[in-house]
Amino acid sequence: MQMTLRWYGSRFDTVTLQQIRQIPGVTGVISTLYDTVPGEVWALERILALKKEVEDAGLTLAGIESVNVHDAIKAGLPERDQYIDNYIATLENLGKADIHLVCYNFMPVFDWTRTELARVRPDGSTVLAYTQEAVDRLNPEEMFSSISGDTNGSIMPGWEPERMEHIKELFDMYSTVDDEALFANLKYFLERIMPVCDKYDINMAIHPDDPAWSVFGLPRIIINKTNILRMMKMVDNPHNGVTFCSGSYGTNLENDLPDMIRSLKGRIHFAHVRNLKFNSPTDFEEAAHLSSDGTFDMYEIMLALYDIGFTGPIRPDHGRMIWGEVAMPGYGLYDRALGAAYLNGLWEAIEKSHKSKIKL
Ligand code: CS2
Ligand code: MN
Repeated sequence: MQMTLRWYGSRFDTVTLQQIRQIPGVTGVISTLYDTVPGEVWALERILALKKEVEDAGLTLAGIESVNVHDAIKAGLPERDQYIDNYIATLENLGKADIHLVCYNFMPVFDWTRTELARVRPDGSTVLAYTQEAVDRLNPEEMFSSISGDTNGSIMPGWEPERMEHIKELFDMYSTVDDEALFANLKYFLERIMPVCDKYDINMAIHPDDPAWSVFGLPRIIINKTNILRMMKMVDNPHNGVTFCSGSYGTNLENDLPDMIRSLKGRIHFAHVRNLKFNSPTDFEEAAHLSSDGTFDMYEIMLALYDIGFTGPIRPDHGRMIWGEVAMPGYGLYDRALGAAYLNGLWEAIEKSHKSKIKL
C-alpha cells in the first residue's frame, strides 16, 4: 500500500505539501481540481500543473478524489449523455497525465451527511458527528444552515453554497428515482466509461454512501456487502472497483468491515481508514484513528487489507481538530498525521509478523 493524505490544492487547503512531505511514511497525495463543477471537462494543462506542483514538493499524485458525477447522470435525465461524454473527456485527460485512480460517489444531491461539524469530545478535541434524531427534525435546507457556521471558512465538499441554493430542484430531479433506477443509472454510466478506463488503465473507485442508509428520503445504494457485490458483478471489469471507506460503511454496525474487505479482493483500489465512536446505533462521532478511542478494531481492518494483497493508495480519513488548529472540518493536519503514523505502524507490524511466520 501507499500511504497518502487528501490535499485540496494550494488555493483551498490550509495544509501545505511541505507539511505533508514531513509526515513519516506519507509519499503521495490524493487531490482534485476543487474549483471545477460536476459536468465540466478538466483541462489537460491544469491536471499537468497540479501533478507538477505535487511532484516538485517530493510527493506523487496518487489519484483523484473526486471527479464528481453530474446529477443528470445519477438521475438518468436525457441530457446525461452529454455529461458522460464530458466525464470521458476528463478521464482521457487524466489518463494522458498518467493518473490511474479516480474516486467518485453516486449519492443523490449530497455527498456525506453530518449533523455537527464540531462536537466537543471529553479531551477538548472537536469532531464531525451524526445523530439520526437531528436529521429527522430538520429539512435539508435547515441542515445546511445549521452546520454552515462551523466550517472554519471552508467550502465543504458536496455542500457548496451554489448547490444548496438549488436544493429543491435537486430533490425534484430524484422524485421518481428509487434504488433500482439508481442502480440502472450507475450501470449505464459505468458501461459507457469502461472503454476509456481500459484504454488508460484507470481504476474507478466508488466511495460508499455516508451514512450508509437513506437520508431525507433519497435513494442510496452503495451501503453494504450485498449491494457492492451486485455492483461489481453488474459491470464485471476490474476497473470498476471501490474505495473502501471504513468510516462510511462502518456507520451501519451490521456491516462486518473485515469480511467486506475480504469479499472485495482485487476490486479495492483505494482505502479510507478511520474510526467511529458509537454512543448509540444512530449517534456516532469521528474518533481518533486508534482502535481503543472508537468502536472499530483497526488492526483487523488493516489485516484484512494486507490479507487481500492490497497495493493501492490508502489515506487516513477525517481527523479530529486538535491543538488549536483551524482548518476544514475533518481535514486538518495534526490528527490526520497521527492517523497516518498509526496506520503505518499497524501495517509494519502486520507485515513483519507475517514474514517472520514464513521464515519459521
Ligand atoms: C470523503 C467523501 O470527506 C469525505 O467524507 O470521504 O467526501 C468522498 O471524497 C466523496 O464521497 C467521494 O466522491
Ligand atoms: Mn471516505
